[in-house]
Amino acid sequence: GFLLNLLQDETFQRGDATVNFIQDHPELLAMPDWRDRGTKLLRYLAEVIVNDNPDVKFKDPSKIFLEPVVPSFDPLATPPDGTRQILQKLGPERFAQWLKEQKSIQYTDTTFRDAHQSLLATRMRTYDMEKVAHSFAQRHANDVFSMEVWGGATFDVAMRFLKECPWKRLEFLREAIPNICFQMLLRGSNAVGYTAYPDNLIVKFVEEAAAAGIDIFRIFDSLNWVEAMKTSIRAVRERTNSVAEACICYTGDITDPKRAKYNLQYYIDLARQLEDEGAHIIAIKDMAGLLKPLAAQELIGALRSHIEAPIHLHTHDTSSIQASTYIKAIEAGVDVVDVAISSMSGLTSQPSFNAVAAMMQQHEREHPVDLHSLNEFSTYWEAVRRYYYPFETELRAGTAEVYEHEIPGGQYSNLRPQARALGLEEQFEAIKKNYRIANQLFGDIVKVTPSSKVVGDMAMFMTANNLTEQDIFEKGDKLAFPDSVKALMRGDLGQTPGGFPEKIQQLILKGEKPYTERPNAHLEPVDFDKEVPAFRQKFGQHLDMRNFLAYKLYPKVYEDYREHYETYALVRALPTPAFFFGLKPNEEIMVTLSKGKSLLVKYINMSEPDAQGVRLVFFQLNGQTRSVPVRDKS
Ligand code: 3PY
Ligand code: ZN
Repeated sequence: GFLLNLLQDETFQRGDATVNFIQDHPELLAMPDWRDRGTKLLRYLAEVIVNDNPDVKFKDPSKIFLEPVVPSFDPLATPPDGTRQILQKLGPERFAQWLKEQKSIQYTDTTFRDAHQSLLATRMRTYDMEKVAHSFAQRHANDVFSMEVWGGATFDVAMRFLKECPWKRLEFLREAIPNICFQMLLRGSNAVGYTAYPDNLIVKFVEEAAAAGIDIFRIFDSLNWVEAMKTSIRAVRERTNSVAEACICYTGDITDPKRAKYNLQYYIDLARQLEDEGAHIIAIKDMAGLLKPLAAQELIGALRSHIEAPIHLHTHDTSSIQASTYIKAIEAGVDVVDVAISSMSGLTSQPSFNAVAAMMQQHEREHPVDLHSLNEFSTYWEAVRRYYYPFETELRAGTAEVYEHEIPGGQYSNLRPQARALGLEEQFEAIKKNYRIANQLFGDIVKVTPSSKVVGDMAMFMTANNLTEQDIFEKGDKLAFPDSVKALMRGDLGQTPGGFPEKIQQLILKGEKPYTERPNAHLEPVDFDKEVPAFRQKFGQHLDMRNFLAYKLYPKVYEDYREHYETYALVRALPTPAFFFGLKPNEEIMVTLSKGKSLLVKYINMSEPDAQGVRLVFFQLNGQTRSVPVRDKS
C-alpha cells in the first residue's frame, strides 16, 4: 500500500524526489487514513453488490455499457480565453453591454445541470462531468457563452442520492473549465431549496457560490413575485463581481385571449420591474416549454422595445417544437438561447445544441460552432447516459399534452418516481389531469420549483383519495390537505398575481390566517458566530462555511450524507456503473482518491450467507485479498 502510494505521487514519478521528500510530504505517511478510505470503499461496494444501491429501483443485468470516449485534448495546454475572461475584464455591467452588442446568437450549454435534471432525475455524477470538462474547455471556448452547471435540484440530489458534495462539484469543474462563464439556477429566497430561508443565509450563499466560481446567477421566484427576488439580486450586485440574471417565468399563452391573466403586458411589466431592481440580464424562463414560436416572436419583440438589458431564453423541448421557437426568438432579437448537447437534449430537456447550431448555419446571426467536435461530445454523453437508465423519464416522444398540464421539464422526470413511491404510478394519466385541475383551484399560478411541487402534491393527493374538483369544494373543510398545500395558501412561498382564491384558501387553511409579507420577514437571521462553531463541534472542526451552508439548507440530508461519508468515504471517486450497480465477479476498477493516490479494486466473489445471513464479499485491493462481511437483506 505505502509503496504504491509513494510511487504514484507525481513528484516521485518525475524523479525529483530528494531525501527530504517524505519530510516535506507528511500526508504520504498518513497511511491509516488512506488505507481506511480503501476499506470503507470496499464496504460500500460490498453493500451494493449484496443489497443494491437503495436509489436504484430496478436493475437490468442484460444492459451493456460502452466505454465513454472523451474527445481528445492536450491535458497540459491552457484552455483558450473565453467569456469568463471577458467578464473579469469588463465587470458585469459592461459585460451585459458587450453581450448586447454581439450580433451572433450566443449559446448556454445546460448539459451539466438542467438537461440531466430534466431527463435523468438530476442523477448525473460529478465523475462523468469532470472527465470531459477539460476537453470541452479546450475545444469549445469560443462557441459557448456560458455553461449552466449548478443550482436547481443538483445541490440537494448530490448529497441526498449521489452522496457527494455539491460544492466540490463546482470547485472541480471550475478548475477544469477556467474560461467559460458558469451559471447557476437560484430559486430566489428559496435558494436551492423548497422553502424560504433567512435573508442573511441567502446573501452568504450567494457570496460563497460566487467565490466558488459562479459567474452568472439566474434568479427566479416560483410565483414571479419580485419582492422575493430582491435580496438575491442585490446580493449578487453588491457582494460579488458576477452577473445578476433575473427571470420572468413564462406560463399560459400570450397568444390565447382566454388566458388573459398572463398576457403580454404582464410580462413586460415584470421585465421592467426586474430591470429596475438591477438585473444585468433578463431571462425568459420557459420551464415547461409552453412558449410557442409565434408567442416567442411577440414576446421577444415587445421586450426588446421595452427594456435595455440583453435577453436570455430558456425553454424545454417537451412538445418537440422548441427549435422553431428559437429561430423566431433569434429573428426577434434574443441574445442567448439555452441548449444541451444532443444526446442529452430534447423532450423534457433543452433543444439540441448540435441541431440548433446546424439550423443557424448561413443565417445572418450564425455563431460559428465546431459541429463535428460537438458531435463527439454527444457520443461521449450517449455512452454515459446508459449508466443512468434507472432514472430515465418514460416519455418517448414529444407531447402537445404539455399545453394542458403545464408540468415543468425539471419536474416531469421526478413526478413518476414520486408517484411510484406512493403506489400511484399506474394512475399517472390521472395525476397529469389533476395537476391541471389543482393549478386552476389555486387560481392559475406560475408553476416552477417549489410552486410546481405543491401543485404536484395536490394532484397526488387528489388522485390517491379519488377526489374531484367538486369534492374539494364540497368536502374540503373535512379534508387534511398536504402540508405543502397549506404552506402555499398561508403565503410561505410568497404571493401570486391577484392572490389565491379565497374560498379554496379558507377550505385549506381552516381558520389559520394567511399573510402577504415576505416569508423571510418571519424568519430569524442565522447567527453565524454561534451556529458555525456549534456545527463544527458536531460534525468536525475541519469543515468550512460551504459545508455549514449545505447543512443549513438541508439539515437532515446533510447529516445523512456525512454519516454515509464516515461509513463509506469517498464514493464519488467510484466509476458510475460501480456506484449504482456494484461490480461483477472478476471485474476490476481503478479508483483515484486524489492525485497520485489510486486503488485497484477487483471483486472476486461472495460466500453463501451464514446462519445470521451474513455473506463474506471477497476483493483484491491493490493485489491483496480482502473480505468484507455484509448482511444480506434479501
Ligand atoms: C429548478 O428550480 O430546479 C428548476 O429547474 C426550475 O425549472
Ligand atoms: Zn429549465
